[in-house]
Amino acid sequence: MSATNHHLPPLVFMEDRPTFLTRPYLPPLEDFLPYLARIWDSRLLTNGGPFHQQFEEKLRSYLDVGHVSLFANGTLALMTALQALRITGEVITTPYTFAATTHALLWNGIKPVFVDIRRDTCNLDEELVEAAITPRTTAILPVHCYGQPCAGGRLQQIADTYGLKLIYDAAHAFGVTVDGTSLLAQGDLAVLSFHATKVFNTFEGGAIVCHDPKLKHRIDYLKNFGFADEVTVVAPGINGKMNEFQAALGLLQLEHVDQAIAARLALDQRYRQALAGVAGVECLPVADGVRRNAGYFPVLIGADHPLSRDQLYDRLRQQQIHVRRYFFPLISDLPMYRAIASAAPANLPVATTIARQILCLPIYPDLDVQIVDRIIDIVSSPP
Ligand code: T4K
Repeated sequence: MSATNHHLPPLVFMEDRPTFLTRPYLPPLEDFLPYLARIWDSRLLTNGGPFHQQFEEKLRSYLDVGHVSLFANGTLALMTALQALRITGEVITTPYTFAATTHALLWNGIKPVFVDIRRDTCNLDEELVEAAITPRTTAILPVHCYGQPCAGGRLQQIADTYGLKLIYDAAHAFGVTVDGTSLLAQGDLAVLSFHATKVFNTFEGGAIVCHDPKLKHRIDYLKNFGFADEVTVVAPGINGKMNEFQAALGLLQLEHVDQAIAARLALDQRYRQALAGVAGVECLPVADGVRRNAGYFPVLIGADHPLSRDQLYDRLRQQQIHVRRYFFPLISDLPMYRAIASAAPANLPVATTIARQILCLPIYPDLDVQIVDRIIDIVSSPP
């Protein structure tokens, strides 16, 4: 008997839906069916199967980096990255990020030390890092926010001077290059997310990029409960493995990702041109030599806009445009962090201001330009 349909949720058609911040890119379903058939035939579902091996190598080559370890999601990859380098004590990080960055520290029993961000990139202000170092500091954990590169040279110099590890949360930085070199090659480790909402998705997924084959071995043991072989457990590992469904989808998605990024960049350009000069709307500057991925389209809503940021957020929602305030509230304002001394708003004036001004506008490869133009109209002269 064929599969019954009564378990399927009702279909919601695009025209009845609001415009969301993002809409995951998916390849044509018929192109994915042969991959599924292979999984059904082989019954190899996880634990480093053939698609996993193939995807890991193809991704490494696409990203042009030393080594890649695939993960079930970006958060497990972050938690494992900290374990892999045996990070303890205090870690200097940004308050302007998604909760996963800082939660990964707490899950490892590490104290986050918050340092303010730069207004131009929304990234950790490298010139404030040294003042936050204490004898307990073991690492710096910056985020390439919206895929905008951190000041990698300066951060590496500080890490080298003070003997600290440098781990990048590169969840937003898939495919970004600086002067032709992958941004992911910077630091000791870089962590990616392939969540549905990201530029490159495997439904859920993530990866750690590293440059040292011995470190890759340790990461791979750690994500598989610490098993080095059938009878040898070398560390108290976790289950962080990517499964065959995710890896197969990743392989297929790699064939489409350049096209998807190009479509995003075209919309990014359309927003930028139309919003340049609109009072109270500031786009983040584009740095020289950077191949961006246009994963997000953040704008800052200033005092000279007729509406406050939150009024504009509400106005857009009334028009069925679901924008987001990434990243508001600041992580340092969340209940589990606000008692930390460095979380005080007075220590984080730039991040505090930006969190009140930020609005991320919808951007995804098949977003209709007419909707983009409508969003531009509403933002430029709110109804
Ligand atoms: N580090 C950083 C800097 C991160 O930004 C993230 C994740 C991580 C680490 C952790 O990586 P993962 O463990 O997630 O791999 C979303 C995502 O869940 C999260 O992955 C992402 N950052 C964060 C910035 O955004 P929400 O709670 O805002 O997502 P949600 O469900 O509201 O989705 C946003 C919009 O996307 C919705 O309005 C509709 C659309 N959408 C979403 C999903 C999940 C779809 O159309 N289809 C979907 O399947 O956190």
